[in-house]
Amino acid sequence: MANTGSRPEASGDRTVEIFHIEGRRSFRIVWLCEELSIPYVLRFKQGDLYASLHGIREAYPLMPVAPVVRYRDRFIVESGAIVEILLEHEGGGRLRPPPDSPDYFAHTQWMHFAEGAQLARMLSERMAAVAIGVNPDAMPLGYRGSQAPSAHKTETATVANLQSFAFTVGPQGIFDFQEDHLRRFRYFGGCEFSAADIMMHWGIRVSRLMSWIDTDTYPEISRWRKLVEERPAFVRADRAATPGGADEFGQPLGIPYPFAAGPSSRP
Ligand SMILES: N[C@@H](CCC(=O)N[C@@H](CS)C(=O)NCC(=O)O)C(=O)O
Repeated sequence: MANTGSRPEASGDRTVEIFHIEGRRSFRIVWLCEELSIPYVLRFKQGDLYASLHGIREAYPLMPVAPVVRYRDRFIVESGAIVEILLEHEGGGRLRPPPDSPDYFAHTQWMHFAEGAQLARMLSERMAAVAIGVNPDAMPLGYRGSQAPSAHKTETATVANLQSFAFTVGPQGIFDFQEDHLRRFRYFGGCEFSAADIMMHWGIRVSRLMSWIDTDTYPEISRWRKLVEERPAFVRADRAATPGGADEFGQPLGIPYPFAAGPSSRP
């Protein structure tokens, strides 16, 4: 696969080889490497999501997802695990508050929340909607949502299926929870920016595409997003990870989305 990363190929044990797809979770690792000045090389085919995925399949056929990294001669998957390993080996105490810090609980919670609840629930709602053949916008907002199940747009046959989602935490509940935290803290990491902010960012950036949640309606999430996207390391990572430019969702410019994109917000 072509190496189209913006950095020259580095050498030595510390280099992280990142198997990447533009607009995908592998961005988190690029951003972390930029924050911590960890040498990295990017493996992907610019402008071709499927060729990039194919390259990952060739490199690591057992679990061909983005990100896969090769670090210290080992392949690693799971962005949260990769972040933890790099913090431990390369962080020197940065971007992770120590256990006795007041920020430790928040940092640890959001490090896990990003994949454990945020994206799992965003994705499951989207996939359920696709599976039962309804517009994702017609899915109930979930237990924490402020509205009753919105069955009005669905056919009778699917309404019963939809009701069960009304008693689970849906994407709106996820975003309400995030907003509540950011009302009290500057960052997901607490008072200071941490790796938890890197983990949480991707799901928020794609929220309108994936779950049709418009974060413009969440003032604190919008405030936080602007703050972290102004970081020089974020800007460098964005340039390296999407060399042809990215839209507001971090998706590479000029490439059609491989899935149906939603409207700007729920009704
Ligand atoms: N929990 C994993 C998720 C990895 C993942 O599913 N990545 C997506 C791209 S964002 C992917 O490779 N999808 C292709 C597939 O699922 O086959 C992580 O955080 O690394």
